[in-house]
Amino acid sequence: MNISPLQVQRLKYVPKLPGMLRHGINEICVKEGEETSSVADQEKIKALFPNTYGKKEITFEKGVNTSAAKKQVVGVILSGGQAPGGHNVVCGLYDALKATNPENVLYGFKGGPSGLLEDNYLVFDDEYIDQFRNTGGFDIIGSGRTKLETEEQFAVAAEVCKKHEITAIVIIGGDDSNTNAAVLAEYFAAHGTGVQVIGCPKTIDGDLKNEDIECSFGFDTATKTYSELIGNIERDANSAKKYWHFVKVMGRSASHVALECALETQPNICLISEEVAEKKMSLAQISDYIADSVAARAAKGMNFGVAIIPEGVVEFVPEFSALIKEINEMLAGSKADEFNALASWKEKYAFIQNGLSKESFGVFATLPETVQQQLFLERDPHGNVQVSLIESEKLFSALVKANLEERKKNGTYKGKFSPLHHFFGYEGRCAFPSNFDADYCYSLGYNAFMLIQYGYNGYLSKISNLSRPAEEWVAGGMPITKMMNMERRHGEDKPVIRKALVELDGKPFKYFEERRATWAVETCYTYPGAIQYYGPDEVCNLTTRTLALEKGMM
Ligand code: FBP
Repeated sequence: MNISPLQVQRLKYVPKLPGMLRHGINEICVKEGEETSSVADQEKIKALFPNTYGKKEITFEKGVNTSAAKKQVVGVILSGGQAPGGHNVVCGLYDALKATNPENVLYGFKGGPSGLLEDNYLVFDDEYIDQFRNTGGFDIIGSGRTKLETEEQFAVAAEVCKKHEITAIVIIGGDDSNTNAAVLAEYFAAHGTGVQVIGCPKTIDGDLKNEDIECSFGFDTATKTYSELIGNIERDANSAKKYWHFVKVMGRSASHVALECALETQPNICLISEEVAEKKMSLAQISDYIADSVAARAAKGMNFGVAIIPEGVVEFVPEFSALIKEINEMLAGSKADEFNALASWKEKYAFIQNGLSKESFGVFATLPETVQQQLFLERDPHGNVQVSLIESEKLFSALVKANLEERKKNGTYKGKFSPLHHFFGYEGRCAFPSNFDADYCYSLGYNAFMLIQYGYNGYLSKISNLSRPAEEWVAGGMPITKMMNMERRHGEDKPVIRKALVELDGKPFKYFEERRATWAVETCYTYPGAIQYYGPDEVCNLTTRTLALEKGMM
């Protein structure tokens, strides 16, 4: 295999574990905490998870290891979108498993949860796993978005586990995947299979967090990668002074990624979807808000700027989300086939005009044709609109352009507006993990094995105190049911992990809010540069601004 000089060096990097996991496997004991209850809908969640609900939070500490010395055969699954550090979760899991007993076995189910159902796997050994240490990507076994949710699927999963004598499954995923992990754990417990299920919190979106989980892995590296690129664009904009850059960044619904990038780079504009929803902003109001900045800067001779657009924003604009809802209903059942069978866009357009309410069609008609067509792309397996495929950066620049033309007509704007468009998403999901993510992920995997060894089921691997040096991190576990509530999904009430959106009264947003009016009209750009892996601590072991602000470190 051809590998880059950086990869050669990264393969040698030794990830840092929390102090309490550094004593050697035989000196890690459990301290049990309080019994837990779900964040909401306690009675309903309890009834749905009679075997796994209400268990105690736990932390690991130095002491005599009292876990059962049985042989462990563990299966690991990478689920959903890639996030930097996934390989290190697998490496940490493997190292703890082998350090405990060289006879232990780690299976990797390929291509996401479907690998478990199809019994498609590989068995890890040192030679194979060593090529992936501290690298980005999920190519070690691949990932997928198959939803594990039906009784039939669970029965197949139980059969596959029985066939390989699997004692535990580790699911590395986001909120949906860890919801599935909890349901699978309950099924295994209810059917007396003896198979444990442990989850690990992954997603670059940063929306799997709560009072226990300080951040999901991958958020740190992905936002640093995007911020480097945005900083470079800002410097280019400030050099040439002739373009307005509209940069869409990933984050399916929450705007944590956009906010973190704004905190890192101080652009002229950053939309925050949660605020758009809270203030019920219309497309016209948003374009007015951006156009105000363009006009104010133009009046000072600055016909350039940078605007960050979170990819999920369209679903938070009330008129737009109403439109998406109507489209979903319009295409329900066999209607989708009928629509897809229409040969031309003209025929499809007439079908849409007939199917939508007057209000929604009014919104639809104002959109650029490319965006209109993107609204009809296939939904993901969870029924979500694939917002990464909607070019909202082009949508907003088109709306701003139209707005500025009106201003030109009434003499309130005399500048030049030349927009350029970028989308930063996939670029950041497989970057070499930052030292933070390399350490955090390795610790999550190592810790997941300790939870298995101590017999826990339906738990999430938890590493906290993350704004401090790794030595001070705290390792433990929490029942996944603690994070759950009931939500309406596809017309049914379902138990799901509550998604963490940007809190408008939280410190990261407040910090941004206090400064954004100045950033909108002045040029206050900051240039974070590339992730540093080697060198002084203050550039190599930086946490995100979001975490630093949340923990009162900034
Ligand atoms: P996860 O929630 O599975 O981690 O994925 C998040 C994400 O990266 C979003 O930011 C993005 O909208 C989506 O995945 C893209 O999905 P896909 O990889 O299927 O195109």
